[in-house]
Amino acid sequence: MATIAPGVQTGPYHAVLDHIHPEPTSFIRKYIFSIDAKVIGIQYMITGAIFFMIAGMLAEIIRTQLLSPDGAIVSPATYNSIYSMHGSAMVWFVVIPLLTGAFGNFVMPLQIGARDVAFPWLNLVAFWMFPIAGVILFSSFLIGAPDAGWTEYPPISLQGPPGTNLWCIAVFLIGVSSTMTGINFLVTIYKMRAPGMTFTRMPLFVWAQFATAPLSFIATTALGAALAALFIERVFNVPFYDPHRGGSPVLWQHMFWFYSHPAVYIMIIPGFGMISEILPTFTRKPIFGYKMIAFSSVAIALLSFSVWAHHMFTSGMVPWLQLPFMIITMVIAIPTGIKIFSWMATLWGGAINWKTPALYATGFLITFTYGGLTGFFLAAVPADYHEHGTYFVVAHFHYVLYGGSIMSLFAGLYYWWPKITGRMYNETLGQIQFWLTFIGFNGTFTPLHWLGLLGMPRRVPNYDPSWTFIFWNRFASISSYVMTLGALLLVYILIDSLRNGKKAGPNPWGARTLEWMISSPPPYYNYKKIPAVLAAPYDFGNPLPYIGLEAAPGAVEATPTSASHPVPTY
Ligand code: HEM
Ligand SMILES: [Cu+2]
Repeated sequence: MATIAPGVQTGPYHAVLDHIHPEPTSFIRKYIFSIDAKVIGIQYMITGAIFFMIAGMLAEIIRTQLLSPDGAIVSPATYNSIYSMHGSAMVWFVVIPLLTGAFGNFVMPLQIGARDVAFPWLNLVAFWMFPIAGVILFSSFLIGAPDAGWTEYPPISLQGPPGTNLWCIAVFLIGVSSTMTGINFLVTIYKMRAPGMTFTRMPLFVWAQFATAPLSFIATTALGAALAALFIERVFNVPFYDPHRGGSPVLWQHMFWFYSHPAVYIMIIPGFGMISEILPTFTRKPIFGYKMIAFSSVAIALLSFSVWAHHMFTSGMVPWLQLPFMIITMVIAIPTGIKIFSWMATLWGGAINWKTPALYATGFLITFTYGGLTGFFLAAVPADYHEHGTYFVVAHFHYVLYGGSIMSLFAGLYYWWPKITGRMYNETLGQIQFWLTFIGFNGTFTPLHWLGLLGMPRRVPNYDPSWTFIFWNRFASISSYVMTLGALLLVYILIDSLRNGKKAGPNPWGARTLEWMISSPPPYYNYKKIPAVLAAPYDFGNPLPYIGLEAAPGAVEATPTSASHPVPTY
């Protein structure tokens, strides 16, 4: 019979806070059909990692095809399916589930001092939709995978292979899953914060999940409707997008991008939150501009709903309508810039402890800012006319999605790995893995900017056999092999850590947020007693802002509040 561990405080504290569910005893309930957000978070991590490997392999087929101008690794038709599936998988089955489902589930409830999310069963259902939808997506290769890009624009997607129907179902399902998670996280953060944890005392990763949640359940509705219409038109021949029968292909573009632009922020705001956690911990300084960073996440989320048509400047839109979309797109750079300057100010004068999470956080700052700047070039209508549909666009979104999302995911993984597993990883190998990734990544995508400006179109299996195109495509492909070597080394590092890693203890980094106050890994009930929170968590140098906390031995002592850790001031 499942019981509640001795000494764990339950009622009459506060019903919502208790939210305790007895520890499961059977293997199935503990590890397969678990309602524990920590276990569900780890399930998302494993599933997302597997899909990352598959989507990464597809990327390497693309790069190998592009090693030479007349590459014939795959046929043109297969090439179309490969980049379509690579893009679809990376967006919906890797980055979004890892940043929200995986780290959101494991870290967010711990950071707000809760014992779980608001709706554990909904959480279980939302998770299981993920691997099922993934299997449906990849099984489309068996019957002819979609070939009209991850954007699947009609009318070409109306003529697409049968697997396009499975693509519709898979993406629809993952959309439902992410909607459920969004609602779950919003209610959890709103209702289940520890006593005293007011909004301006919440950790910044929690703020990031709070700002992202509404994007997941509002924007996704547009995608769901568009997908349903595409599926119905393909299967039941009811015209929505076919221009010959009164439909409109541009309708798809509006609905697809009304979702997909906010979706790019679902893919980056939680990553921003990770960087905001890591920088103060490794500089031993209070974060610069706590409130501005918190509110800028919300500002970015709100503005993200008003720029979708910047993806459609060349779709025949009336010129006067391009202007507001161009201007608002540029305005989003302001709240993003506030974050970047605040992070740089936090780094400035810090006693930086250059461990792998700090390396990735700083690397992120470089590559994401780079990606953000090229976004500016794309937002300018006249420049976009030239850049649209070229490798400049491919370079831009890989700088924000790999240079931003994936780099922040790696930073978060190295930061919270000791908490998730109770084990340290090999720091030297971690740093080597960072440099392989950082150098490989920049080598893979930097040349694509000028190849695009020179006119190299995206989504083509062959290209102009001139020296410039051959040299830089080869340079990019070989660099991508270095990046893949980095990814394989990461797998080795994590397995090695699970097998031979040093015990981590509760707080190996000397951090101050709540999750570092309990054991690593945390007990299933998270907190024996729910602590009260007196201040925001990043004021290094000040005593920890918690009362009534039953901290794990060594957790508090690890935080720099003593003379041994002088905290630089601004
Ligand atoms: C792992 C390293 C990666 C490499 C080497 C890589 C390489 C590429 C290349 C060369 C293309 C262009 C194909 C073409 O237009 O013909 C592409 C497309 C794309 N990639 Fe990646 N990529 C990688 C990671 C990622 C990540 C992390 C994301 C994140 C979401 C991503 C999202 C996309 C998307 C959305 C497309 C557009 C597909 C389309 O045109 O429909 N990629 N990738
Ligand atoms: Cu956009």
